[in-house]
Amino acid sequence: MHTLVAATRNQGKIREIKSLLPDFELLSLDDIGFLEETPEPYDTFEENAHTKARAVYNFCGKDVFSEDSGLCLPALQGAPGVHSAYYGGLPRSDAKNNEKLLNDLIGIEDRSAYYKAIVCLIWKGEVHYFEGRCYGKIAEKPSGSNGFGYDPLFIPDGYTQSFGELPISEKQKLSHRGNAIRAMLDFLHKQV
Ligand code: ITT
Repeated sequence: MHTLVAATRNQGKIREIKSLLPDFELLSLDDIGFLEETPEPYDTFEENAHTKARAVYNFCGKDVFSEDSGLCLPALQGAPGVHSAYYGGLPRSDAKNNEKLLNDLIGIEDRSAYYKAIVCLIWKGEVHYFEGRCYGKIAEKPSGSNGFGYDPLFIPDGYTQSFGELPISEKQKLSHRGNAIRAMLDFLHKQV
């Protein structure tokens, strides 16, 4: 079984990533003893994902991937975007983020949104990127407690329930993260 380091501290992401990559031995940042917080100062998902993966690769030299993701609303010029994790201010909190998003949308008719994920894989020292998206809209109020982050507000296209209400197995089939990780898997299956 090939070993890959998953360079994330987000427990919601870790749960989803584990079930998407059953054929790999996944090591967490704790498993490899990487304790630093990696800054995410950039305006693009690619640069932030690369910074996280690079820091961990420099630390351990193992094959590693990171994922930078966020929710983007055309009516808000792409916000929360790369700032999704701390949109409602610091210390970061999903509840504050969701509240700010709902406030920002008061009086705005277009509630369309998409999640975007960029996976950066450093494989045998070479950098590869994989992208996934998931389109939907923002509900009037939160519902459900599955998933994490903005999931109680995000209703994927073709559904009436939010990701907070849908089973995780359904989210995995549709989600930005699912799509990006499956693209990485296609690549990896050709390598190992
Ligand atoms: P790592 O950097 O350690 O991976 P993070 O939470 O800081 O964890 P990001 O910088 O990529 O990760 O921020 C992603 C944020 O976007 C996340 O905290 C949520 O607010 C939101 N988000 C991304 N994917 C999501 C999903 O599947 N469901 C709900 N919210 C999501």
